[in-house]
Amino acid sequence: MLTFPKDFMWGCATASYQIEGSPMADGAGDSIWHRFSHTPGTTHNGETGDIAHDHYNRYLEDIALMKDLGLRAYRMSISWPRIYPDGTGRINQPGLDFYENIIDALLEAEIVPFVTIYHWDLPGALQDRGGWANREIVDWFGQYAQTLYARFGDRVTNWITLNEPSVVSKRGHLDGTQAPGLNDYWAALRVSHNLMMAHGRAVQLYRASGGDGKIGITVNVTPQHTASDSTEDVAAAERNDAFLNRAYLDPIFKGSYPDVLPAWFGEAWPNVREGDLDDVHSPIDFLGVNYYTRQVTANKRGAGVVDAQQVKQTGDHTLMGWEVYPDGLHETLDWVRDTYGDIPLYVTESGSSFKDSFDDSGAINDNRRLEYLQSHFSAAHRAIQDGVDLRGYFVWTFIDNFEWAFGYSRPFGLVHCDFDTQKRTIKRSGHWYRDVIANNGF
Ligand code: IFM
Repeated sequence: MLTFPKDFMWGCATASYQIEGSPMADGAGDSIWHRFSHTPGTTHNGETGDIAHDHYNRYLEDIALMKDLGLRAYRMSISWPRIYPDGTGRINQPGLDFYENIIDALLEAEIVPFVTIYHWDLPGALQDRGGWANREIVDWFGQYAQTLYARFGDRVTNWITLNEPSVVSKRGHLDGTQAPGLNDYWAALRVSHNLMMAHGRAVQLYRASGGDGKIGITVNVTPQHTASDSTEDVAAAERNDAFLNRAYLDPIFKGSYPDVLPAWFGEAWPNVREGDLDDVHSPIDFLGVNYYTRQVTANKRGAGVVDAQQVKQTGDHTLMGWEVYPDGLHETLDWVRDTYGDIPLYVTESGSSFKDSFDDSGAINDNRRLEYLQSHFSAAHRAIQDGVDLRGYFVWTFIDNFEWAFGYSRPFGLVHCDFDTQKRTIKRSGHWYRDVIANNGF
């Protein structure tokens, strides 16, 4: 029996555009994801978040299901264009009301809300003004965050500024596989810095608001292993580590960028102004770590922007093509503590996509997903035994949803959704998770 610390926050995570549907309802503006998914050729089968699992209309049913699973916490995100249809300026009250209803229903169900302020659905109107590549976004984001603190600060005590800034930069602006779909090397590097600045601003504004809750950020950490002991491969893995992981964690915790990055990118590296890094370095209360897999990296000229190539490993992989590697979670949690200090940590996402099917009795026996969870919970437990201050674990994800460019082809949920009927069915992994929560271990 592995027992977790008392009051461990067992939860699930989701994101607004992936679950809500009705993206333009009640005065909302369009988001970059609405635009992107409606652009032919961008998503699997042209799928969009127009309906998703209709959480917009069925949130009460979903929260009842969360209560049934025994969740202690729920990580959700707020859609910026529901609050600011034009990105800045005019506030759309029905947007705030929608999230207030969700937050109140969660509290009523005794589920602690963890609110992510930005999980990728930027107002389209801001993209028209340069989006994340425009440094003015630091002010825009600050205004939006302040509005949320003012309305929900009395009830929400756990805030996450951004979800996975590296993905916003890399997928959204470098390889263009996600919204806004740009291939702009120079912009991508500026986007990274502006994201960090916006994060720092939101933290400072939260302190200034007098909020007595906690605020942090969620960073996806992918440990880098080397394909061989050669000096070249070791250097490639270090570069990739700096580019994907430390480009975000170092400025937050150390107030500096890894030296290897400006050296590598040269003139393309953004102009970091005096004082910028002090702002980014504003103290946070916790770090959210998203962990899915590791990478085994080799040096290869022209592979990505840092000459780093992934070497596929034998062994189990999920539908995303990601290696199942639970030890990487243990390693990551220990590494974060050893490198950045003993800050409270949450696993704010971890989970797996596998094909699901109903058996004759109408059940989904998703044993591979269950095993994935079990092995990763064990890895997290090992980190706790090492003294890591891990406070909670949010499974990705509550219910099958819109997996970005993969549309609905990558189910990650503990709950299955029939997208024709909107019927929800708890999978075997969900039933198992309910027992884990009830026993605070397994
Ligand atoms: O679905 C995403 C989520 O939005 C961010 N983290 C990774 C998940 C799985 O790809």
